[in-house]
Amino acid sequence: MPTNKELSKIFEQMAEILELQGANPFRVNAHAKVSRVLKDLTFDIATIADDKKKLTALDGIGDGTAKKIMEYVQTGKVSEHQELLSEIPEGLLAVMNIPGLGPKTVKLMWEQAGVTDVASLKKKLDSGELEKLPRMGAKTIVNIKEAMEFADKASERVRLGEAMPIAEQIIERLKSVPGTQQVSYAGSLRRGRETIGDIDILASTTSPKKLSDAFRGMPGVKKVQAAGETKSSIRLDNNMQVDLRVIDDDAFGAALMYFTGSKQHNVALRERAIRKGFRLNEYGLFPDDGDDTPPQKRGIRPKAARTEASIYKALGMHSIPPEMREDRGECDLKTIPELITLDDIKAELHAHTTASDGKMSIVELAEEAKKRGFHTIAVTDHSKASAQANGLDEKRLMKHIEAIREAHEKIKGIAILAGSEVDILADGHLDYDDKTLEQLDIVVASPHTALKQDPKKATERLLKAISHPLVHILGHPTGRIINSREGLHPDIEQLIAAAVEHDTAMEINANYLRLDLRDIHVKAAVDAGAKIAINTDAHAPEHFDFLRYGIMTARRGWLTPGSCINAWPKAKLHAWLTSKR
Ligand code: DGT
Ligand code: CA
Ligand code: CA
Ligand code: ZN
Repeated sequence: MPTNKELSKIFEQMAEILELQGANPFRVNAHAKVSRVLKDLTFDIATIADDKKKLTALDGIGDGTAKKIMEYVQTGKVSEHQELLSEIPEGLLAVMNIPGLGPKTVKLMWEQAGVTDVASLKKKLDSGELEKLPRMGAKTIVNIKEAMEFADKASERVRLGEAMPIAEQIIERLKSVPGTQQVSYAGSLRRGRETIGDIDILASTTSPKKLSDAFRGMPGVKKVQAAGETKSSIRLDNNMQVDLRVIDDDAFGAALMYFTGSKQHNVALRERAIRKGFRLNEYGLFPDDGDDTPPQKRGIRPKAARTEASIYKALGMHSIPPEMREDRGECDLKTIPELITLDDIKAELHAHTTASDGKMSIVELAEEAKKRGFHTIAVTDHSKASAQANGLDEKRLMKHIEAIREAHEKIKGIAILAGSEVDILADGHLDYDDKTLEQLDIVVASPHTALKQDPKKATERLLKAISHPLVHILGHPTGRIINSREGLHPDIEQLIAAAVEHDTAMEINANYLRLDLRDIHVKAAVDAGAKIAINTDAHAPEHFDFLRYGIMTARRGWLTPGSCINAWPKAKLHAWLTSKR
């Protein structure tokens, strides 16, 4: 949805410029909020742009913003945006976008050293001119240089499934250091975002020096970027940045809450704290006594700090799971949904064997699923259009079905279903005819080719598959590969409505390269009452471990086990599968 994306960018830029100009923080935040709301929207804003009531019904959008949206849809521009752009040098936004460079520093460099773009920044850094500025210490200069050095590399965020194992290894190592009390990862990793900017780790210890030394001395550390008493920052060989913060054990919860974020969730919490006569910071929740010196520096005891739960409680709230902390309405909920967990999953409904491009035999696949405590495994190899994946033609499929039925008889303790991951061809037709599909216990229909189709065609194509009476699950609906392939941009709202109507489940493909449906699409599907499947698409035994990333994505979409077919008891799941036969 290009309108949403472009408008979101416009509001983001307005927020940045306003911040640069030192505008009222509320005004800055309001623009940033609109940008996020637009980015998260699952339908095209242009479709309601002529209806002010509908626009202002959206979270964060008031009368003024509605006008700007209408203006954009009618003219392709927002005049406020144009005006703001004209007030700063063109290249300054790029300077602001260098990670680690805040608006205050950029403002200073612009006003006092004439930095107007990245090129002039580089020049003035090299000539030593910047160092002569008042308030520009040697440390700041080093920070700017490093920020520039890594700006290019840091632009690629790392996928969740790549960052998680690294973080867990680091945590294991830190736990083994004598004196360590608590260690946890925080930030976007704990919230389960699909990509991670940097890894944030928090630890409490009785020997801070030992812990920091151990952290900076780990194998795989390419560069130590900061080595303070309470904060260390390193760059790993693979270019990931990891921050360690050593904190007081008594205030672990407060720090964990602060550094888990998101920033926007924190803003919402702080506003709530103020309304209740408190002050919330990374050291705890304190009574607000009107004194500007931070309470922890005056020896004031916090009302809550030890655990996140105690702080939420003191704020009069339920504890909010990290995956929900995105300021998407979670703070105003009367009850928090009982989100799905890894233990709830009892079936894998999308997996491959050596018959197509998998590494496991049918029996090996079934044994692996049994080991994971599942009651059902579906064998869903590729169909003939996926020739590069050795997809099965009808003749091979019939033989395969026979072999699956045999394995099902032979292996006790798990139901082995005969299925297929049938290709959805570019025009929406399926790669097998109905007579073939009827013989299968389960059909996952997925797009694999023509993934650059225009949105309208993509929508029609996927709608056809969803409404097909023999299809159970729409597999990885957009076909995207994170950081590498955009995939389709169908009208997700329409797909979800059709999925509800035709009782077809939408898949969250748990492979961390895909995570498709993505979080906001899951939330839209959950809101609409659609059924969700969480599948690993396993091609090898270790791929079953991807499930956790699918679960985090599901939780980011507020999914409960009742709506997830993989969490259903065996009888219920099988009855539903049979209802489509
Ligand atoms: P990332 O690393 O880009 O994937 O995203 P995060 O969410 O991990 O962000 P990061 O690493 O910059 O900071 C970690 C958390 O620390 C963030 O989620 C919330 C908190 N935090 C950082 N900077 C600020 C800030 O300026 N204000 C507030 N309220 N919280 C902040
Ligand atoms: Ca982070
Ligand atoms: Ca960080
Ligand atoms: Zn597959």
